[in-house]
Amino acid sequence: MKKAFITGITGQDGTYLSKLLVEKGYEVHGGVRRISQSAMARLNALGVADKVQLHEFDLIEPNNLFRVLRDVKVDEFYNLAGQSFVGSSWELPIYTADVGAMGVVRLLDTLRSVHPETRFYQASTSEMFGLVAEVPQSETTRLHPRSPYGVAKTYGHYITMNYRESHGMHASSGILFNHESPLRGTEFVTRKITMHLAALARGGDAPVELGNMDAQRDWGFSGDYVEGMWRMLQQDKADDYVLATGVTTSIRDFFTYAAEALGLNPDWQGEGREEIAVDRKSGRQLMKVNPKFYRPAEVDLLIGDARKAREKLGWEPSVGIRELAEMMARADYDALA
Ligand code: NAP
Ligand code: F7E
Repeated sequence: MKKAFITGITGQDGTYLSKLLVEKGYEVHGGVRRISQSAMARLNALGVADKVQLHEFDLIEPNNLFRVLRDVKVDEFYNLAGQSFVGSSWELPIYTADVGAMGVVRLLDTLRSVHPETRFYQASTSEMFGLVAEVPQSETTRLHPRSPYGVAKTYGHYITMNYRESHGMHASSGILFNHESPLRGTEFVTRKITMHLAALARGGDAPVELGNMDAQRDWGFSGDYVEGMWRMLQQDKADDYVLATGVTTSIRDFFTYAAEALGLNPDWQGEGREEIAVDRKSGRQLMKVNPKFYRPAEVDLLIGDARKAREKLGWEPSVGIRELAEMMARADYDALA
């Protein structure tokens, strides 16, 4: 039986990856940090909470990390932990870097000392492309991160390559474009939209307040992306791969798709800070812009070229953008029944 360790096991991707690995017959271990409430909601939702072994773990605590990695010897190590909300990274730049940058080298250097043969996956991100140097973005596109989050992840990406090249470790970096699900954190724009639209569809009257409606993202489904992570660690040679759908969608269009899935029909009025959406049937206001959600520096357009993953890993996304918006909106609507 193969063994795997997942940092960030309580997060969106950690939960989908746990389910995938349990189904593949792995013994799955995960790191959980101490918080004031139970963090098991997602693992319970996918029915894997009692099928994984959890260890008290924090990426900013070096001795804790050393003990856990030494004692839990695994074949595959997936580093998914992080302060993953870009918006908070301007307010928490040092913490974001401590987890997202220094946390990665703490892990790699500990593994190098205790179990250098362990295969390592680093959760890198399309946020590293930031002010994009080309369209679409691939493994060879020049990096220009636009947030403290993107900068921290860029260090994590390069240090992963460096441990592969310097110490011969099987360390791979997945450059993943945005991926969502009904388990997505509620502060991210897709889930924020689907939760508010579900409340509106159930008769609520509070419009959702959003920021930049023109940003475009390449959105896929988390369940597909964790399959790609696993495939990376099954390769003989470690490498870096983009995972993306190759389709980009504006925040406005995602909103429309999710609204339509719930029988709402947004009419877009005004521009910029004055933009609103009104339901054509009921006349209720569904959305208004609040500049408080604008970012100090924006990533305007992301669209990924995942040809390498398709050719070398045989990986394909299975969920398109309309299906994703509908899946999330329906799940939030059903949760309010
Ligand atoms: P998520 O839902 O925010 O989960 C993050 C996980 O990291 C949670 O389990 C969290 O624990 C844990 N964590 C945070 N700080 C930690 C620390 N100091 N020590 C140990 N664990 C800590 O994120 P996700 O969407 O699943 O993403 C997984 C990883 O992929 C993240 O590193 C993210 O930056 C990266 N990524 C995500 C996307 C995407 O679109 N989802 C795209 C590219 C890359 P708690 O439950 O206690 O908060
Ligand atoms: O923002 C715009 C916002 O917070 C998407 C993380 O998983 O993917 C994610 O980062 C876009 C941005 O995700 C609101 O300005 C408008 O342009 O959902 P988001 P993100 O920043 O793309 C990458 C790949 C990661 O690696 C990250 O970990 O939506 N936007 N209005 C808004 N965004 C939010 N959150 N809230 C709004 O009200």
